[in-house]
Amino acid sequence: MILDKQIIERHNNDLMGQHNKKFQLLAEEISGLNEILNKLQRFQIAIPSWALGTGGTRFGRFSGRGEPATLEQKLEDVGLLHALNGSSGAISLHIPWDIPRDVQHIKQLATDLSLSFDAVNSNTFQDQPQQKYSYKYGSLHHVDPRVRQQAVEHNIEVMQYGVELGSKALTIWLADGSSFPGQLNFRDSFLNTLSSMEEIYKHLPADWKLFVEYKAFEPFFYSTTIGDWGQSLLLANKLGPKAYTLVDLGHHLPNANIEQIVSLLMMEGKLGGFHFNDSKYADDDLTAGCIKPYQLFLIFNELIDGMDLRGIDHATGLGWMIDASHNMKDPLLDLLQSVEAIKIAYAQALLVDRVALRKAQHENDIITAQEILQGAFRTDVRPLLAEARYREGAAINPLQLFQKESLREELVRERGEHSVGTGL
Ligand code: LRH
Ligand code: MN
Ligand code: MN
Repeated sequence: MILDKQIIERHNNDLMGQHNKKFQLLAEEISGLNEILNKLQRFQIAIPSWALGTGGTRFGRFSGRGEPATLEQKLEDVGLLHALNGSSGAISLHIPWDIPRDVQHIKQLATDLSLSFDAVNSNTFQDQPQQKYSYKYGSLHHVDPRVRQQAVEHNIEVMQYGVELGSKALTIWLADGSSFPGQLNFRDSFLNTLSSMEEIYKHLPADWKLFVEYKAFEPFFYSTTIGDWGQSLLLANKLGPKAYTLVDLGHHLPNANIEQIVSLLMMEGKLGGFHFNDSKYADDDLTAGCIKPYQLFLIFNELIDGMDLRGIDHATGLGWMIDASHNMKDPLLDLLQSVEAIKIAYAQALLVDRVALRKAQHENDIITAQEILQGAFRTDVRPLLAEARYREGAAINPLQLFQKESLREELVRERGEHSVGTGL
């Protein structure tokens, strides 16, 4: 389903009076308004294919209605999001969940929907039907070189799909780890992972990046071979200049200071990208900003500080992606909420007076430093986001439009009540 432009125009006309009042009030207080709006218009957050269906827990999965069953339908869902918010112009595929059977057709569909292909993700955390060796005891870190080789070859194949589609990065997340003390030799596991990744890195196209994603625990509960940013950074440094650390917000131990991690990875020029989500307990994959919006803001505050210092373009310098998926809400509405929360944090962080903050830091003026940050955080920037969307030809209020136009019902009419998601 492609959203008719006229529906968006009608929606915008209906809301324009109300929107203008709020926008003008805020606009008066903001210096560099057009530059901020321009940055907001350009900022895109990729949507992972696996977030478009209802997620499950290890206890069960309650299917949603009219979920996308094919890669084409997943692209259409992201196209719909992008038409609504003007900020979701890329999709991230997971292989083999999303193997493109007809590459030309998929590329054409993406072009028609104004979408590009973000990082491709490999999967060595599940066994596939025709697979020779099992990943029960890991993949790239495995004690058996034949298993490692199989996992290396899978990653090379994933890159080949990515090249055909126009992706520019490979994300590797490994479930490799152990659940019991003594099960693994930590050093051997790390070195096996390194040599497997070196093999993959050799096949990385010249203009590609390799993202090394870390995660503290799950599915294993004693050790994870790439368990934290230190292990990821070690690998990225040893692999070379095209390898970077990828930060998934849900992959830390409770209360980790993620903004500090981000700051230092940027200092080292080794921050590659982000997976946004939120959590209360573990890798909960909840809607971005639904639990800890201040943390999200503080992360963006460091990101902007680091990107500006290194002259990195906010929109294109790093890989921005949502990695959230759960059991409760309509996935499309949920994704609209995540994108909104991420852009709110970004816009608020753009408001921080960096010169004044530096001055306060140099004078050990904690009160002023806190006032500067919280002043920005407590600004209601939603009219800025709405204005940026309007200027992009998207909807002033995407959530409202989705609900008012009963877009899910339309999808159900097209696809039927019961369709299949990835179930992760
Ligand atoms: C692992 C993870 C990783 C996977 C995705 C499905 O928890 O965050 O990025 O590829 O979930
Ligand atoms: Mn992730
Ligand atoms: Mn995760």
